[in-house]
Amino acid sequence: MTQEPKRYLITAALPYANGPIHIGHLAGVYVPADIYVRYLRAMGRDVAFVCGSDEHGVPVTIRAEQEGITVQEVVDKYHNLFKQSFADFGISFDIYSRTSNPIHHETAQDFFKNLYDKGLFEEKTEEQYYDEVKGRFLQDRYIRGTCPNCGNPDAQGDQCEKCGTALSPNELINPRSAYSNATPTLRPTKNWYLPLQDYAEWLREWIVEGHKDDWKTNVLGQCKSWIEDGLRPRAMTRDLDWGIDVPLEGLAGKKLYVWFEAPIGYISATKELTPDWEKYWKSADTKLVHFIGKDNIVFHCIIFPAMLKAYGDFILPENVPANEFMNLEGDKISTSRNWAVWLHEYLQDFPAKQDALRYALTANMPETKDNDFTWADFYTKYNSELVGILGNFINRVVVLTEKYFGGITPAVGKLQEIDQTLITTIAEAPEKIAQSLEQYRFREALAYYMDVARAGNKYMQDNAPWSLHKAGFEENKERIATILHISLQLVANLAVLGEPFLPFTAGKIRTMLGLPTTTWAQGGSMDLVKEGQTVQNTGLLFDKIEEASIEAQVGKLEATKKAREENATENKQEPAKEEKKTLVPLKPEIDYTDFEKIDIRVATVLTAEKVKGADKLLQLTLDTGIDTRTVVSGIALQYAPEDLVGKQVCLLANLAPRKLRGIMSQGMILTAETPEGTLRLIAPHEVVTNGSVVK
Ligand code: B3M
Ligand code: ZN
Repeated sequence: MTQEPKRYLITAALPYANGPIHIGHLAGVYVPADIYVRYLRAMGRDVAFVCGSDEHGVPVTIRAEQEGITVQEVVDKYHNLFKQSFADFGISFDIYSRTSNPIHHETAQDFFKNLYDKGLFEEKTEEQYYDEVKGRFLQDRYIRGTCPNCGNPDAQGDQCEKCGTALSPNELINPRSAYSNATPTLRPTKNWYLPLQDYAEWLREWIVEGHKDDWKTNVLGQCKSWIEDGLRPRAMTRDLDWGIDVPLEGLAGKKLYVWFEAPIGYISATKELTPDWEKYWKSADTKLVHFIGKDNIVFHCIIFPAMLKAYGDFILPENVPANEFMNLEGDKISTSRNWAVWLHEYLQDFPAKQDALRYALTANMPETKDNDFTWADFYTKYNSELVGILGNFINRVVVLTEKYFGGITPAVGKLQEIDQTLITTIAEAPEKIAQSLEQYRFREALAYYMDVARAGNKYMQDNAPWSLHKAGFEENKERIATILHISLQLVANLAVLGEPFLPFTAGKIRTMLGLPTTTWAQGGSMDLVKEGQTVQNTGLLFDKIEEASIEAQVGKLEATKKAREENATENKQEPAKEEKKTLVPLKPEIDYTDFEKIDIRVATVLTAEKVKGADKLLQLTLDTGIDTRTVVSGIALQYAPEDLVGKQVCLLANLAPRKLRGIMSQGMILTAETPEGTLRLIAPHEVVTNGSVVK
């Protein structure tokens, strides 16, 4: 879409109502979506921002069993908690619905019926795994087993989380029930399948051709590999007792597959929001954007679009800017292992500090790779950036205006070059920030925003109105007035441009300056605060966070870790099947002379491509500083070729060449293999000359 869309429909993934919301959810989905929406609204665009709780599917039923309450109680509990948490953090949905609403059941059933009546499902009776102990059929994450691709002993029936391969239950080696651990039996059951292969060519054209330039590489990469692997029919019904009934006669006990109906939840929520919902879903001048985490890519980019296409007359997403994951203190966030920062707990520990968290999560947003949230980083960012840059500048301006002019905005006098430079910086900021936001580059947008505050600090420092005041207020009054007048305009601009990122702070600044609301178009203006307007000193924008409260958070996590370790030792006799992360034992001692034989060099990746017919292999060309050479590396499951070009790697350069899949590999790229079996590239911290020796 080259023309500006008439309206926007922005969706954020419907969280499973099976556990509270944590910072990973916020960083991956809800904060970026909210920033984008707040920006669009400030631009005066017509936006519908929809979300709701995903109350079906297996995760909620498992949670009910764990908590010993009914499934209904589980979904009610988490739905209410989510709603509260989102509201508390200023995630400004136009509607936060839930998939248990009757309107959603009707909408989802109508959708199924439409496809069914058109004969678009394949009806198949197949033998499926059945848990005799629990009396249930086993699908998706209910059936576990060893991944045929990577050997992960805990792969799910629909996907191996470790290597990302899409699976069907019958591909699992040594299948077992996730409910009871029992070895399942096979029983015939009838289900309705969406023949995804029929949409493969269309999907390829739409995504791989049509969106190759505007979708994120991580998203394109996953879509391509699904399409290249060959799409297969996917069952859209399930044998379950919790969910939406399949709308066909005589089918008690069959429900709609949760990934069939949950995305339809976006439609139901829009219907609930406005009777005029069709203009958001069926009109080509609406831009639909799905904000999701990377584990939801296939459902939003392949399956749901195929469904929409099959139904007809719905628009398709213009973009699906999925994020990678946010880890916590170096470890994957996990509800079951209680390794998370829960939103409701955060606000108890840091009351009214929503923006502090929004800031830290945006500055570190996992846009192109997994990132890590640490309390130390949170603390530093708060102190040196929010307090040190933004808060410091604004407080200074407000305090000086109060001190020198009784809190009344002074007049602007003759401008000097230094003023003009700042005015230009301010004038250019809205467009610069907007461009990053339009491209879903939220970290960059926030960095540009902070640059504006930085420019303000520098302006203050360079002009030092306090020195002028000391030298004589009367003779310097006009200059001091000008400096503060310009600074106040900058403060106002920080409210305008900060609204998407730091809505609570922007609101406080507006109160200080007596600006009721702002629009993006006001950004860049030097006339936001009028001469004579009262400026209220309402106190520090960011008050101190005590070091002790950070230590308390770290302590909390350490306690969790300790409890986990103690548990592990207690259960040692019975090794945990779930998660066995053993480190490789140390090898026997060597001499330095042994080590000296190894020649490791830093090299830059010039080209990278997948090796045909080998899932795990990439063929790379490297500039080693000494020569240009080809190396085959088994990192294809972890790295997309396009992400590697231009990156530096470490190369074992004097390893004897060997042929891999017919390609002569001249050396080996170094990686760290985590206990979970994931490979991470090793690279120098800073860019160094190619050919530099690693020792
Ligand atoms: N509930 C998965 C999740 O919470 C799923 C998203 C549905 S979006 C339609 O990650
Ligand atoms: Zn695997």
